[in-house]
Amino acid sequence: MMKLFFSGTSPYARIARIAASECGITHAGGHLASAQLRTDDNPVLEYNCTGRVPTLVDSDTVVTETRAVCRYLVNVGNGAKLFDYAGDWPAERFENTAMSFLDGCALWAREHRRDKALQSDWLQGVEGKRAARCLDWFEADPGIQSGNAPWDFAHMILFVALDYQELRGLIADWRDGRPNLAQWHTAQLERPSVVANGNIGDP
Ligand SMILES: N[C@@H](CCC(=O)N[C@@H](CS)C(=O)NCC(=O)O)C(=O)O
Repeated sequence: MMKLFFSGTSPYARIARIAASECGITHAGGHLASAQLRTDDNPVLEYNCTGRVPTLVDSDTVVTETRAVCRYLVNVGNGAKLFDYAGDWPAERFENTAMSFLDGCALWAREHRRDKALQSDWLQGVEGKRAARCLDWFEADPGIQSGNAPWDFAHMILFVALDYQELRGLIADWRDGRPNLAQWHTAQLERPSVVANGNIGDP
């Protein structure tokens, strides 16, 4: 069976876990403790020199990086189309903006969790402003405004990023003034693939 390495709160790996569910793919044996990702005995290092999750191992095939992992899942999956927007540049832009938003939140969260005395106010200020700009941009997106956005890779990133920044307590009032985004986020919480792949603890 396919092995998808993940930690219980990794947002990137959560996107892959949700995508695996949508593609009807079962995987086993890849749940790691978060702390293990940064130690020399990290099992991912056997397959991926970056040691990061998600990393997917399917027999002799190793796939790294969230986007590639999800593309692989789509290729071997049940026909679910999570990337049905190749060449649709507004949709590609949405995906890239969502990933950049998540990258910023991940960096900010890492800083936010350090000892208070070591935290950089400058870095947190830069990431806080970036996040606020991105949230406003998503709020104005036609698909988010209408509630008819497709449930594809791009929107999985946005959903997981919103959930992740909330989990880490980054933007306490992110719903204020962004009713469309807040409503869209709440609606996604009902999806079976989201319910089945929530943030979980260590194994
Ligand atoms: N660019 C990567 C980012 C993945 C990533 O940063 N994963 C984090 C967990 S959220 C990780 O493995 N961190 C371990 C570390 O930084 O050593 C992707 O798209 O998959």
